[in-house]
Amino acid sequence: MFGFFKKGFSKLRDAFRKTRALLGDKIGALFGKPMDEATFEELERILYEADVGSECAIEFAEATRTFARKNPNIQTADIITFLKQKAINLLGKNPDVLPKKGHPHVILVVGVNGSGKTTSCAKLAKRYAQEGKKVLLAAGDTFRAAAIEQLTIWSERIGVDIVKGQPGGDPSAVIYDALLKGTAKDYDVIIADTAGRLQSKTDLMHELGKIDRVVKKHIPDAPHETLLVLDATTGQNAIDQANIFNQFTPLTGLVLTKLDGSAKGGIILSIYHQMGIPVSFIGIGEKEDDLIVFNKEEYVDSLF
Ligand SMILES: Nc1nc2c(ncn2[C@@H]2O[C@H](COP(=O)(O)OP(=O)(O)OP(=O)(O)O)[C@@H](O)[C@H]2O)c(=O)[nH]1
Ligand SMILES: [Mg+2]
Repeated sequence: MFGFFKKGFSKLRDAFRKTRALLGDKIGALFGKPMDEATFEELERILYEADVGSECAIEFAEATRTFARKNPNIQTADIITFLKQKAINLLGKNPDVLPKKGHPHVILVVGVNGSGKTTSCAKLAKRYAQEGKKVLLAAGDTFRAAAIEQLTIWSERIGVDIVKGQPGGDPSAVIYDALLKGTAKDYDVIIADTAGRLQSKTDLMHELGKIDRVVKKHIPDAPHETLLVLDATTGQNAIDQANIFNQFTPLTGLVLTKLDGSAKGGIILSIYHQMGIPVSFIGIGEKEDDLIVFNKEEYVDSLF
């Protein structure tokens, strides 16, 4: 258990290497020199570059200035501890991702094109299957034949069942079929993939509303989770995506993908600063094991 935990943490530190080089290392160097007014402007710029968002960057830099003024003999380590604590306070509670609600527990996975939805469905399936859950995938991206094929390959690789329909068919019908099978055959978790859609395409966004209604017709309190998959390298547009998706299908959590190799890991702070939607999982690679449950303490320790 402890070994697994440590492995997860070192993977996380590895994934945040570039962000840490931008944040932790530069902040360390900045406060290694005597402080003046320019120090805090530079701090704001460093935070902004790591994608924490302009408002959050200003707030953190201002708070650090006040803290430093009150404590003239402050050391670099104290500044880092102060910033870490500020980040922890902003991040709220750690997510509870155990599929406790509903049997079967229904997870709907949504997002813009190419954000990592299908891969995240596979990673989640693997995670829950490993916990001994009976998992069913639903190939709700009927838009392209290749999308159905992609999820089928994952299901075979991971060893979980899949429900699929015809390319071009109604995604709600496929997901409904999966719910019928899931209930009849006593599955614990159903994970439904959906087609990528731009948040600005209103007709496609309304399709999500239809999926939601069809799901509720069969299981009134489902989907128990609606996860929006966001590509962390998109930067601040991710905030816009989250706000609009949330209007069409209430989100319970976010999956931030492609954090591996990105220097924009500060986006998570920006998300918490601007929205009330928690980050549930983070994707740190293309393989089925490259998904970590978000933990704010580990995240903050990986950043600064
Ligand atoms: N490095 C990295 N690559 C990822 C991650 N998650 C997904 N990818 C890659 O991103 C690409 C798109 O992933 P998909 O899962 O197909 O994305 P999608 O949202 O289902 O795409 P559409 O169905 O076309 O909208 C693939 O090449 C994945 O391997 C991640 O956490 N890290
Ligand atoms: Mg896909």
